[in-house]
Amino acid sequence: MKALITGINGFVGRHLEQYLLSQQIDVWGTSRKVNSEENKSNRLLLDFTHKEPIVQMLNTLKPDLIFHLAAQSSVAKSWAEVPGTLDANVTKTALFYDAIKQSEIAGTVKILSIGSSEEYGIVSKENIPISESTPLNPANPYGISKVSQYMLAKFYASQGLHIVHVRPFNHIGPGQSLGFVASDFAYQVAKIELGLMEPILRVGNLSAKRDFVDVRDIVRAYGSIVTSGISGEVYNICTGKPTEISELLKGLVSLSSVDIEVIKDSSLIRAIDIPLYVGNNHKIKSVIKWNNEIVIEETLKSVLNFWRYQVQTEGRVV
Ligand code: A2R
Ligand code: GDD
Repeated sequence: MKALITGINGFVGRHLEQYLLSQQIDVWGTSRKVNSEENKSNRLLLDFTHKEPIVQMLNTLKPDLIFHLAAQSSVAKSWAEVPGTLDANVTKTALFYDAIKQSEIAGTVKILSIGSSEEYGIVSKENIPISESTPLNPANPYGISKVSQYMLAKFYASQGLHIVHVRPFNHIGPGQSLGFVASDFAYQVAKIELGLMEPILRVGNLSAKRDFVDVRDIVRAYGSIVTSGISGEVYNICTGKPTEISELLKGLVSLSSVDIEVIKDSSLIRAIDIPLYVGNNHKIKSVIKWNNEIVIEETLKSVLNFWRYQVQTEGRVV
């Protein structure tokens, strides 16, 4: 079995690669910059700008599975980069699916399309916890791009490609870049511990609640639903339990022995921030054997340890 991961060098891509390799799957991945320092022979240089090189690559590689992860993945960034977000997530996805449709693997390959809980956007109380039939009402450019990706998945599925769409809720874990809440907080704690920063932790909105899933649990779900899911269908990936951002902060700070003052930074507050995301995971659980196994305390420990290591070894700066 051979898998192709687009955006393999991203946060989720690296975890998915490890998981698929552990399942004895041959893994290949695309990136816009192939870094020879990493010495990884399974990386393919690919930008989603021209169809022909993609068709050629697919005809040569002939993957059985495709995980289409490449995207502009930040909600916060999407406010400032609306055309760029739509280009990365929608236009390039359409080009990619067109290339797959034109390739020799069109009739056999199974594709996973990565959406987001942000597709639901502003949700009325009676629709909590959010199931797949909850109306889509995105409230930011990222959410709009992911709804469009869902529409594309359905369209190309109707054209004969096998595409399953997933809506993962907030995934966190070691390796996530700055700009996402757990990394932003853990990075500051790690720097304060080393005395590289004054003991003041800057935060945005602490009252939002999110359904956090460890990335290692998410990639297990991806590995199963890509083959077991029905083409054209959509599946939530979530725990069903909300955590307030203030709790996540408390959890991270409690893992450290240093005294930390927390202050609100108005530049981190978004124009619209959905107050509560919590999902219903019955549909995916009716199709695959999956449970979130890693508790949030464990996840936070590994996120903080990741940033402690980064700060110590690379002396990263904010
Ligand atoms: O090409 P690289 O190696 O820089 O990979 C980035 C790729 N990417 C893009 N590829 C083509 N055109 C673009 N305009 C573009 N922008 C980014 O996608 C990047 O490493 C990768 C995504 O990695 P992360 O930003 O770390 O996202 P993460 O958390 O791994 O998310 C994976 C998927 C995305 O579809 C998210 O929207 C969803 O899960 O949450
Ligand atoms: N990033 C960030 N940094 N967020 C903060 C901070 C901070 O310092 N302080 C508070 N927050 C709040 C945000 O306002 C938001 O309510 C919540 O923490 C989570 O923010 P992010 O971690 O940036 O994630 P997101 O919810 O916007 O998007 C993530 O989850 C989606 C699924 O729901 C991303 O991983 C998306 O790619 C993913 O689709």
